[in-house]
Amino acid sequence: MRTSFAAGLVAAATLATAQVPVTGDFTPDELENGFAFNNVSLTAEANMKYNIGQRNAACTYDNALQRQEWRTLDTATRKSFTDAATCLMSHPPTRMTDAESGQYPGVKSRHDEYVATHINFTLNVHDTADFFAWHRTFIHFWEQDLINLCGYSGVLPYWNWALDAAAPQDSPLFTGDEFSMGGNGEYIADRGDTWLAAQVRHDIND
Ligand SMILES: [Cu+2]
Repeated sequence: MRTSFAAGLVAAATLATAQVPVTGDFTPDELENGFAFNNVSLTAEANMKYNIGQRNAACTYDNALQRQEWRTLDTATRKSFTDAATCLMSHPPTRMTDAESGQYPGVKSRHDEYVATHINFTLNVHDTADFFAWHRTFIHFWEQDLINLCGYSGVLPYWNWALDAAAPQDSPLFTGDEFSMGGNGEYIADRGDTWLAAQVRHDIND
């Protein structure tokens, strides 16, 4: 596969100190060893900076919130994040109309609104081209609610699960203390494995 990123040429000219992305064709080796992928990322970042630079808006590349990996947050921030997420569970719905409440009787909180929205849109926003855009926006609204409705002042954390892939049970996310996302659950003897989310796999010959 030959890939070219002409759009990156425009953006590359705006870079002062950052690494200038390599654009043009990549060899099979470069596709395989991550060089191409890394440069696609650099090109995307350069394009983003270029596009943001064209706007006359308060949101700039430098003042944008940057998400952080969970283990890089100090313990106070971890706790304030889970406190804010929990807070949304007791905050009244903000969008649902009375007419809609009959349709979604399980929605009792702002948190529930997110759950119901995600459930009801799943078939339209998963396995579709707008997957990333929809979820980014969805998470952005949730982040804004954590800040505006529940006083969260940190950034939205993410989990780099690759760091824990070898032993997820040892992840700092799941220590079970108040600075984690929860624990590993209680061991139940003689119970078989639990398998979740049966995924339908579409082979190329299906
Ligand atoms: Cu989803």
